[in-house]
Amino acid sequence: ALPVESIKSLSDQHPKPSDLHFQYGTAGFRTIANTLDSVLFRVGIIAALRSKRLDGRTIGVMVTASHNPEPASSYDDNGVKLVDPRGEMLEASWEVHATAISNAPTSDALIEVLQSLVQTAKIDLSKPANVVYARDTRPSGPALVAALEDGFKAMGATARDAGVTTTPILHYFVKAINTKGTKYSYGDDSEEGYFQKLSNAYKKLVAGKTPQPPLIVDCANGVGALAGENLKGYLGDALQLILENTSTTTPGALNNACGADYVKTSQKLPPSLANILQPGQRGCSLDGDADRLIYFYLDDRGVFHMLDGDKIAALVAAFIVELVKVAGLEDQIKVGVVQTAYANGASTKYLAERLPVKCVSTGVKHLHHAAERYNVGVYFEANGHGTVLFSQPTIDTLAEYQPSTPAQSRAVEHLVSLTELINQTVGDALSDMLFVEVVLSHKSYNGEEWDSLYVDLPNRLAKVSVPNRNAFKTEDAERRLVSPDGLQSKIDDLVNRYQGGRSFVRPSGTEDVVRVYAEAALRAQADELAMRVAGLVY
Ligand code: 16G
Ligand code: ZN
Repeated sequence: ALPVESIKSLSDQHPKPSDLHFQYGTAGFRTIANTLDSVLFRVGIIAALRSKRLDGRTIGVMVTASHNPEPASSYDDNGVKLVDPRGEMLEASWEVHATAISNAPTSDALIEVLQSLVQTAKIDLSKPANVVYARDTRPSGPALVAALEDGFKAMGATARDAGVTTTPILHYFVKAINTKGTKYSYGDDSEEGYFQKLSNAYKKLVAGKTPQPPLIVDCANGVGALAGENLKGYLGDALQLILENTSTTTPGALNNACGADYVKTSQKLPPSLANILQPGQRGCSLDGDADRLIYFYLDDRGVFHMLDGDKIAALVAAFIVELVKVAGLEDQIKVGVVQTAYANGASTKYLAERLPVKCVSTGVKHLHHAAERYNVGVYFEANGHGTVLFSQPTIDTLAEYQPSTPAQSRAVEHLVSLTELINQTVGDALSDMLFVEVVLSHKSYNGEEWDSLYVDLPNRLAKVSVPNRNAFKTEDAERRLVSPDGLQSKIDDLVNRYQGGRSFVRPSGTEDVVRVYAEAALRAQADELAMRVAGLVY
């Protein structure tokens, strides 16, 4: 039976604020840190129940607010999300359970919701509960983790503290723990295991190549600085990383005028790198939990150029397609790409000329699931979150394949090393960064040559505050509105007046706003189209 007494007494120490409604969304629970205490306690319980439901397999819990800023005030954000046993996002039906549990107004109401979940989800409470958890560097983290631990305690779960680490490393742990000792072991379930796996694969992939010039890494003053320092040690001379924005203990520094989200949204170099990045040199930015990556460089005239998730997708997808071809596995291994509506039209065109491309709704779970339908599925969001998934049959095919020429044999070895280099559980800035470096070194590309694969269409993103964003409903992977009535045809009329015009409107899943995206052949036109569509929405 449910340990009602221990849940109740601990729940009384983590009361739910009566005036707040919580929602498990695309980023888990995310809101102002000092309102999240009861949520974290309850997430501890949910994780334990989810583990019991899955026969004691280990569930992950990550405490982070990713790229959100951390102002030194009471309004700083934090968040929490659950990771399923294969290292993937929580199953959608449990997002609904998590929302219901987080909103039970009292401890008694909480017990009732939990009892009914145990019934409907057929949870065998006699099964063990295993959890692994971690947090990013936010100052609000320790108190929230303490509340989470009370939730584990209430349920008698066995919980392993992975300390302060990146979101993708936590996902890696979950998969490594759940595959330990099996034929499909994902790696040793330790940080050493993770860094060893990545750095060994990297070294194999660049063996014999001229070492790349040093890479500047903007760590967003977050946990990526700690992981980056570690990675540096494992890479040795194979790749020289110069870590910047590593002030993980300076209040308010996290994601402030630096990091992947800053670079992507402002399309600017972080001011802190102004005297560091030299013309011609490559740099990249991680976000606050190191699951997003954006590259950039300065051209000879010192002008800033950004290489976002779309450019990364173009670079790496074309590379994989080439390797598969050289290996002689074209007929057996189908490579495909998944994007969202935010992908630059020029990237979609470039990719579609080379391989199948699918567009899905925003959010990692949609991209991940669509990518699983290919033998090798590449997915990247324009914001820099993405990875590559190799299906198990494909991994088996690579292992069993008998190449007939040295070139085929090398290509197959590279593909196998890529399956080890790439964190296949979730987007991983450090793993993706090594992947990009591999391709650049194989192609002998500098930033400018990579950038010239295609030319981005000018684009503009705007956000509009509206009385009720839920009034905006979309279809066709969020590219068209079905409500409010008549709005889509007005947008169509506007779009038709702009050369190369494209625009769409969707409600944000993480902020109380509606987002407007527009692109067009010319900068001024993209800006104007975005403004006029925003005018229609308002
Ligand atoms: C979340 C999503 C991210 C998406 C973003 C969109 C995950 C893990 N993260 O951060 O993929 O791009 O939301 O935010 O799914 P929006 O709905 O506010 O535009
Ligand atoms: Zn992130």
